[in-house]
Amino acid sequence: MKDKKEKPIFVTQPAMPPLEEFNELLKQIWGNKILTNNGPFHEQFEKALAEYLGVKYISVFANGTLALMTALQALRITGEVITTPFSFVATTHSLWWNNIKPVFSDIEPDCFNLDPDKVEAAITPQTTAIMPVHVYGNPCKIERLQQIADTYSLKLIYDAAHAFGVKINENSILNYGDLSILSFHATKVFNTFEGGAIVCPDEKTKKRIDYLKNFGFADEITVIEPGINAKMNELQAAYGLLQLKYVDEYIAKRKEVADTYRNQLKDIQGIRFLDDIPGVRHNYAYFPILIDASQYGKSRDELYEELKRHNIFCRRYFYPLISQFPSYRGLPSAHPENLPVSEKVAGQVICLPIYPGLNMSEIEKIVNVIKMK
Ligand code: T4K
Repeated sequence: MKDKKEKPIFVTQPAMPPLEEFNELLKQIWGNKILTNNGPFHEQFEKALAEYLGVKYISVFANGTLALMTALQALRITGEVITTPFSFVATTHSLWWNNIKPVFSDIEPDCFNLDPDKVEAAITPQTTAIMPVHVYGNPCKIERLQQIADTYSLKLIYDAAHAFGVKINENSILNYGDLSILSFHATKVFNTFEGGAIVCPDEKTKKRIDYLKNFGFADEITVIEPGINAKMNELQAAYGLLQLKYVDEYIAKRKEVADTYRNQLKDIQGIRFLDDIPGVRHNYAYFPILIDASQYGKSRDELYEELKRHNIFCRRYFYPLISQFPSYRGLPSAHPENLPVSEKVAGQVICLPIYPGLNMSEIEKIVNVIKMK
C-alpha cells in the first residue's frame, strides 16, 4: 500500500552536475554580462557538442520543438510529410505550425519506429519529406529510409529527441538523413534545463539555420528572411558544457538500471521489452515494457494504477497516439485501421522509471509491484 512517508518515484529525474562547478561558470557570465545572442558559452558548447557527438555541424536551440520547426523552415518543406503517430506531440505539431499536412504511417512491432514498407506506400505527389523518430533512442531502419528518400527525392528529417549519444558501429545516428533534431529537456538523457539542437552535414546549412534561429539576421542590418527567436541562452550553454563532462557516467548508470530490469523481468509471462541491438551504443533514455493482459493477468492500465498506489509514477509514452488527438484524428491517415501496430503498442506500453539516481532498492520496489499478482 501507499506509504505517505515514502518518497515518490517518477518516470525520470534530471541528472545535474555539481553546483559548485556551475557556480564558477556563473561567475564568468556575471563578469562579462553576455547573456545571450551567440555568446562565448554558446560557441564553446556547439564546438564541444559536435566533438562529443561525432557530428560535423550543430546549432543549439532554446528547446527541441523550436529546433524541429526551424529544421522544416531550413529545408523549405511544404505539402505532405510522412511521420509516425507513436511519438510525443511536438513531432506532428512542428509540421502543423509550418502549414504542412502530416501523413501518419504505421510502426514496426520490433522497434516501434516507422515501418519503411508502409512509408513507401504512403507517398503521394504532394509528399516532400519523411520525418521519422528514433523512438526511445532506438535507431530507425536508416538505410532503408534513406533508400526510399533517394528514390522519391524526398528530404529525410529525423526527430532524434531521444537519441543523444546513440551510435551505430561507432558512427553517430545523427549523421543520417538531411537533418537530425535533439532535445535537451529536463526529462532527457542530456539536459540543459530546456534546450535542443539541429545537426546538419554542411557549413552552408548550419549558416542558414543560425540565421533562422536569430530572426533571420545575417548581420546588423540584413534580414534575409522571416526567422524566429529560438536561440539558446548563455546559462543553458554553460550548463550544457558542464553536463558533457558527466554524460558518459549518466549513460553508464542508466545501462545498469536497464540491465537490472531486464534481468528481473525476463521470466514474467506477458511482459515484453526491447533488447540491445548488436553494434549499437544505446543511451537507455527510456525503459518501455509491453503488457499482454491475457498472459500477464492484468491490463497495462491496471498495472499503471497499481504502481501509482505504491507511489511509483510511470508514464504511458506514447498513449494516446498523436493521431488520436482532436487536431489530427480527422485526417484519413489517422484512422486506426491504417495504424494497427501503433494502436496495439500504444495500448500495451508503460515506461518504467529510469535515470542515473535511481537506486537498487527503488528498482526492487518497482519490480516487486510488477511481480505482484
Ligand atoms: N520530439 C520528441 C520525440 C520528444 O519526445 C520531445 C519531447 C520533443 C520532440 C520536443 O522537445 P522539447 O521541446 O521538449 O525540447 C515530457 C517533456 O516535456 C518533453 O520534453 C518530452 N519530449 C516528453 C516525452 O516528455 P511530460 O509531460 O511527460 O513531462 P513531465 O513534466 O510530466 O515530466 C515527467 C516526469 O519527470 C515528472 O513526473 C517528474 C520528472 N521531472 C520533470 C521535469 C520537467 C523532474 O523530475 N524534473 C523536471 O524538471 O513531457
